Amino acid sequence: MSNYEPKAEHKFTFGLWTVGNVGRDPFGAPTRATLAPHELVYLLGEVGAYGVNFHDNDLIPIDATTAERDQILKDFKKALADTGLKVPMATTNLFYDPAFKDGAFTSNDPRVRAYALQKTMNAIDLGAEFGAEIYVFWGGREGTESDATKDPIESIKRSREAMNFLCEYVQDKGYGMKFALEAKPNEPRGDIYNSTTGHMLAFIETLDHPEMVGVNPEVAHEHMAGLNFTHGVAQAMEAGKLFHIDLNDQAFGRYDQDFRFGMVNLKSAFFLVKLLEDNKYDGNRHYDAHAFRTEDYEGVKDFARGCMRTYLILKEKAEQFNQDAEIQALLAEINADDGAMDAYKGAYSADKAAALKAVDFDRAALGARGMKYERLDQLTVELLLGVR
Ligand code: GCO
Ligand code: MN
Ligand code: MN
Repeated sequence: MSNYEPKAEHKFTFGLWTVGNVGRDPFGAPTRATLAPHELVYLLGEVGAYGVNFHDNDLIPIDATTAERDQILKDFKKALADTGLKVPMATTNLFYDPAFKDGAFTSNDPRVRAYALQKTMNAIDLGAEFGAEIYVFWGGREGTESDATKDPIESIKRSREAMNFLCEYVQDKGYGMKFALEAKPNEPRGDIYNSTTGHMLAFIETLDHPEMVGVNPEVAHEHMAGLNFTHGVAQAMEAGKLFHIDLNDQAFGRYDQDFRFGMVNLKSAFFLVKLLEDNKYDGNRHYDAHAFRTEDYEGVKDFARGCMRTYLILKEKAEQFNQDAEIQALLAEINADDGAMDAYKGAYSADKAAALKAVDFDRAALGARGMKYERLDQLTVELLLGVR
């Protein structure tokens, strides 16, 4: 039994906007005081996080004077040095300011599109100053309420043009950063373009520098779309494109809830952690979530500690699953292969195709086989419930 204490090797990170969330919602005012970025770094240091990520304007307000900017950077750097926290990822806020009400890179206004590029280049510089290796793009406003307003094909082209421009900016500056694109189906727009991780993976292959670009899937976003998050992440991993991950939780069919990791769908959280750990994901485990509006900052710490602790408990459960003799025996039986089909596997050849077409399959026997999946799933549930 481990003590479930977060360590640097786990690469647990939080955004300034996550632990800094003040509990505002569309119906109610903040319930927590605003903390300065450096205060949030100390809070994260106290709970044992490895890193802190930020949007440009989480750190430097959009209208800050040069003197204010200098002071904020000084305080933030000192807090990083005092706590040892890293800044593994940075991103741009392209959604809050009214200028972005119709999108940033896909806005119908060319001035807004150009401003979005300028703001992102400045934000990339800021991220580079702190050593961020991953740069996230979440296009919260890149969408529509009505498709009368924007051409969806033009929007794809505008998104591509922006990504190509920014990839070359990073290369030009020699930053060595990689981009991670984050999909979300809706909220704040009625519909957001490239709405799932799968859409993003397809879009990336159309870019000029696809090797620089991967995805940043988020649990809540795929669950909002009613999808199996683990499958989306698996597809990204298999394609070598899982550059970052946003962990949180979300009841299906609800508004964007950003709950503590593992709070709602424990079983899906388990299969996700198992996938990441079994396949040795070595990127950041970033929590893009926030504490309930009912909490004070002690509750925010409970929230942050809970996110990491649940991950580590599920990691231990995944190891237990991999070592459980009964579960492993069932899996071996389920996946048994007597080699009888070896001649028909692998790459195509005309001879192989002809031979396969001549095989006489016993369809009734194939359909009659009991798969033992009920037993396997029940064992998994019992393992998760702690009775194995
Ligand atoms: C959301 C998104 C954001 C992004 C963040 C980083 O639903 O609001 O998940 O939190 O992850 O902007 O780019
Ligand atoms: Mn989100
Ligand atoms: Mn996110």
